[in-house]
Amino acid sequence: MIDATDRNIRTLWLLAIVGCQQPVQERPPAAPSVAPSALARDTGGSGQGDLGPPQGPPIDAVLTAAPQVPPPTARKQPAKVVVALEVREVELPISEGVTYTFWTFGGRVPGSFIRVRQGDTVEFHLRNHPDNKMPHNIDLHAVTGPGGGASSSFTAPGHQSQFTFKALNRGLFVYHCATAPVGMHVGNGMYGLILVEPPEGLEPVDREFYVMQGDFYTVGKYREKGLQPFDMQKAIEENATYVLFNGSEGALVDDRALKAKVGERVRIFIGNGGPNLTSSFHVIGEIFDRVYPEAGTRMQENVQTTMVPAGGAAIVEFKVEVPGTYILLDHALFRAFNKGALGMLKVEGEENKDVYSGKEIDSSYLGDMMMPGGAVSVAAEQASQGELTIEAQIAAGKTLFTGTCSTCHQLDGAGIANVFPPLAGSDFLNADPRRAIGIVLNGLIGKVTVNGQEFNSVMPPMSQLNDDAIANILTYVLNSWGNKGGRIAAAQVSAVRAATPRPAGAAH
Ligand code: HEC
Ligand SMILES: [Cu+2]
Repeated sequence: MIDATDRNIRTLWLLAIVGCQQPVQERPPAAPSVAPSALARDTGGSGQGDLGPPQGPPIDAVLTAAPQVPPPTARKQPAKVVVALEVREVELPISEGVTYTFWTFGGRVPGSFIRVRQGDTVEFHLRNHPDNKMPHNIDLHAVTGPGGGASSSFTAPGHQSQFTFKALNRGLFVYHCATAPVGMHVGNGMYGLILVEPPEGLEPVDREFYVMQGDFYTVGKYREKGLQPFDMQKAIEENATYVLFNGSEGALVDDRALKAKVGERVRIFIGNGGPNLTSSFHVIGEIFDRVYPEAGTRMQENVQTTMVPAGGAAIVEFKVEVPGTYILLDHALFRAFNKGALGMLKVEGEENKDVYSGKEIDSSYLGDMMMPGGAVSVAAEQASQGELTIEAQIAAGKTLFTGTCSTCHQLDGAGIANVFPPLAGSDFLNADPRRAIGIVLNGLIGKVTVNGQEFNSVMPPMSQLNDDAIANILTYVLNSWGNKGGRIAAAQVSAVRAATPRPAGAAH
């Protein structure tokens, strides 16, 4: 063994010496001397991006709100493109029954999608609406020049500013506000995407969508109702309350889902505004046929999950072969299921049992992310007016029960024999409904007898649910499936929350 190793080492040394002694001219012919310019040409680097002065009359850019994308520029020559973007500070829903004062480029989060062609001269007008409270500016990652436009675009409320740049590099770029405190402006939703098409345009596809992720930091907990202010400490700690696609939980869910037909090719321009978190972007049930990682020029194929950095983007393309609901998510899963980073692509068309034989995605997989009918926000609205009806509580509770409690106790409350006790007609529950508050908050371990049957299992604490949600769920349970009725108020839940300790590891 030692001999063999020794020999190997000596051989390596010999090879190394021989290699060193080889004359320089014996190396392969110097192909690299033509490579750099060829490389620059076919990647469309900035050295190739100046296609001369703009031709024809100036063009007003078509701007779209997500998930819409403007049509291809379909031009053969560079043009002067005028982009007029207005900053608005607006109170909008961030989740059901929860609002947030977003700072926006164009009135929505993410900001308007801008589409130009490589070599275009972009005349940028930034307006800051007179009702706004803050100064703002814009840094476009597509700009070649210090600050990316930020220093030329600082704009006080009621003012506007203008600057011009040539789009030298092709690609998909993030733009964002860069006014101090920058993290706060971005954290309030001040970002969007600008696509700089290659001169020949992008390959045509059947559908193009605009999706942008962002993380949000509110003083209240996830889904705590009412207008929620920004929380600077949570933002500094990168402890996001919400992680969202297109600025609100449910922005891409149910009737707002992305839509396509079997056989179509889909392209998603996926951006990430941050301010803090990197996205692990994934579509459940699809494989990206192509990804342009980091939205660069080089293409990668057959990808499951692609990373989208804060302040970055990617382009993903795939053909949809089978109908059904595909879930878009950040595969950092607590963001998807507990912070909102979840959307849907609904595909219609003929089944193809050769490709996939299975059933539609289980609704309990999505759980309360589906939020049908806005029942939770109706209850929240009533509660904020101090006139919450039991009917609204029951409706909201039904929505919230799905996918939380129903996973174990089943949608009809019947439970599963020997494993999960019934909530339907439960003598244990009806004997002391208030005891159930503590069970939901703190879990239940050990023997319990329900309707004469003994269970000896574990219910995990569900304390990540807020007081309203727990009150509404229990009110729904008490008024369903032959239970005795009654009502639980959010104040009762908060009293139990304050008076009892959470088991180790439970949400507070
Ligand atoms: C992961 C499974 C699971 C989930 C989710 C779950 N439970 Fe339970 N639950 C159990 C188990 C198991 C028991 C019995 C525990 C034992 O044996 O000590 C139980 C017991 C109970 C009981 C007391 C027994 C009875 O049948 O009356 C109530 C009330 C209850 N759960 C309500 C809820 C509510 C409301 C939710 C949703 C907020 C929920 N549970 C979510 C598993 C679960
Ligand atoms: Cu700003």
